[in-house]
Amino acid sequence: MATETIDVVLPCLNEAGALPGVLGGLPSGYRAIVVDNGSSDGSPAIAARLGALVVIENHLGYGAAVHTGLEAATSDVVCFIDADGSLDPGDLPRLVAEVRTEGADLAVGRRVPAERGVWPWHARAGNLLLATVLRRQGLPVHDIAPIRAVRRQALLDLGVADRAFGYPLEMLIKAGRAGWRVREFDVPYGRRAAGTTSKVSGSVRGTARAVRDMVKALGS
Ligand SMILES: Nc1nc2c(ncn2[C@@H]2O[C@H](COP(=O)(O)OP(=O)(O)O)[C@@H](O)[C@H]2O)c(=O)[nH]1
Ligand SMILES: [Mg+2]
Repeated sequence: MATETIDVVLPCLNEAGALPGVLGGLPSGYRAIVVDNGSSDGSPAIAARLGALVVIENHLGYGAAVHTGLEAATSDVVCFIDADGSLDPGDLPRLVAEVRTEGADLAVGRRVPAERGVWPWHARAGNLLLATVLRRQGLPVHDIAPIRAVRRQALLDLGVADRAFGYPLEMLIKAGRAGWRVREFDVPYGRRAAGTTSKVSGSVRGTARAVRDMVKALGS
C-alpha cells in the first residue's frame, strides 16, 4: 500500500516558466497530471517532456481543470497543487499521510507568506473573510488554499459543481456539511516562478472575480 503512486493534479494556464521547478520538486512516487486550458506558451509540451500526464480541458476555469484532473486520476488519494511555483510539492506527503493513515477526509494547506509581497492585501483580505465564514460553520480552516489531499472517490461523490474559482470554497462547504474530518497544515507560500503571471489574485480585478465566484459557491 505504501508504494502506491499518488496522483497530483496541477491546473495550468501559461506556466511554462514554473513547470520545470514544480514538476522537478514532486516527491518520488508522485505522478503529475497537468490539466491545461489552451496555454499559449507551450506549457503542455513542457509538462509532457518532464514526464507528466497532460490532459487538455476545453472549458476555461480553475474548477473545470481540477475536476477533469480528478476524473483522470486513478490513485485512491489524490493531491492538488498550483502549477505556478508558489507552493512546495514537498509539502504534499504530509497532507497525504493525514488522509491515508491519520483518518482525515481532507487535508489542506494554510499559506504562510515566505516573504513580503507574495500575497496581495486584497487577496489575503478576501480569503480571510471567507475562511472566517467557514470557521463559523465549524470547519477548522484559516485559508482556502490551492493545496490539498483527499480520497478520489469521496471527492467525486461530494459533487462540487463550481467550475471556476468558487471550486475550493464550495468543496470546503460541502465537506463541512458532509461531516468530513478536515485538517489544516501550515505551508510556505512564495513568489510564483519568474516569467509567469497571476491569473487570479495578482490584481484587484482578479481577486474581485474570485470572490464573486466564491460568493456564488456560498449559496450552493
Ligand atoms: N487549466 C487552468 N488552470 C488555471 C486557470 N486559471 C488559473 N489556472 C491555474 O491555477 C493555478 C492558480 O492560478 P494563479 O494564477 O496562480 O492564481 P493566484 O495564485 O491567485 O495568482 C495556477 O496553476 C494557474 O496556472 C484556468 O482557467 N485553467
Ligand atoms: Mg498562484
